Amino acid sequence: MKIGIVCYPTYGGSGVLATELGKALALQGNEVHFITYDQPVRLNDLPSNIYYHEVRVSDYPLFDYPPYELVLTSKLADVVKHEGLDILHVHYAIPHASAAYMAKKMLADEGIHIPFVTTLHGTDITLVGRDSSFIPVVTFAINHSDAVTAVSHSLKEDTLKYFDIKQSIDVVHNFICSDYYTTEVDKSYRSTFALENERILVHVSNFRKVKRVEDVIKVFQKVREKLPAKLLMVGDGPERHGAEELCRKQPFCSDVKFLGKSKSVDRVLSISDLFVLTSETESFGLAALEAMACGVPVASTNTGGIPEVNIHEFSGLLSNVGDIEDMAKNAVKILAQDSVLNMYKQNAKLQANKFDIAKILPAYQEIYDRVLGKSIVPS
Ligand code: GMT
Repeated sequence: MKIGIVCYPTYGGSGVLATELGKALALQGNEVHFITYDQPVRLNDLPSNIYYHEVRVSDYPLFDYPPYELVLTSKLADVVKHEGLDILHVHYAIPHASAAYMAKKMLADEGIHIPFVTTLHGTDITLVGRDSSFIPVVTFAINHSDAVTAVSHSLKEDTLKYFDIKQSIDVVHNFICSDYYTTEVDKSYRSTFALENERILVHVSNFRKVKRVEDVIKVFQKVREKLPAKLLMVGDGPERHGAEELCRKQPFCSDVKFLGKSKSVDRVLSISDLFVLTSETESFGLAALEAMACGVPVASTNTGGIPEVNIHEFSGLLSNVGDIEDMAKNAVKILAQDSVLNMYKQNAKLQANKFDIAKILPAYQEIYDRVLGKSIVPS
């Protein structure tokens, strides 16, 4: 099958997921074409069966706003036609689903049929998409997709709540490639951050407001009062400066390291003892799943799709959004004793295995077959 994948190529979970999906589909012998404005971060090289088409918007003085969606639409039509694609899979509704719809209509004029699958990732529904200026186009694009998937039951419910949806939505949870993540601790790398008797807490995100990164610092402050620990903050974004400022005012400032963006978060995760996720809303929490795949338990909020990923009192502990006291108490509960921590670490890995790509990929393949009108052979 020839599949076109459209995604945001940046550090966000939707781009990571789309890239890993494309790589896995290519390994199975499909021809995969990524169509984005930059090379996706997890697509370091171009393995066999993978092609990358860059969407470049020319800078013309008339355009106060670069018309990215139109250029993407033209590129989609061009790639579908000349590469003979069978299907498009667009990740994130805005503007990818509407661009795919427009490309589909343009190609229909030439007698080319190209179905498209839209995967909803979260902020396209819960934050950005709910902005009233986007509601009509998001509703239309979802209703006119050939198939729609959501990365959690919670996101599906939110979509049905906020939009007038006439289309059925399949829930296909996000996945990880378990083999890629190690639970082996690189002791020499660990020793560059912490002493042996210190626990390492870690947070990975794009430091947007929704992540409540200052809560991570506040939780760490309380944990630090109870046991020796270090905090690693991985990623970058608008709230990083505020979080660093908050840290600089504290006596424990030198125990917190802001590492910035990393292409190999697994390296940092594998030396960590606890992942802290303080988000206001989270449709899934792919970063937490990646931590669990490295055997790192999660102290998180209980919002959105997180409870579908992080199981309370198994792979970690959950608290209400903003309840710093409870999150710190939970963190200490997990970290204080080696025996408890080791139990949570093992459970985190077991829980992550449930989201292994081998279990999730067939769901996407069935959806592609359904959309292409192919019969599904029962297994
Ligand atoms: O979390 C973000 O701000 C990035 C965003 C994205 O579009 O990449 O993440 C969303 O999609 C991820 C992959 O499906 C999910 O794991 C995240 O939970 C979701 N973020 C939110 O819902 C806030």
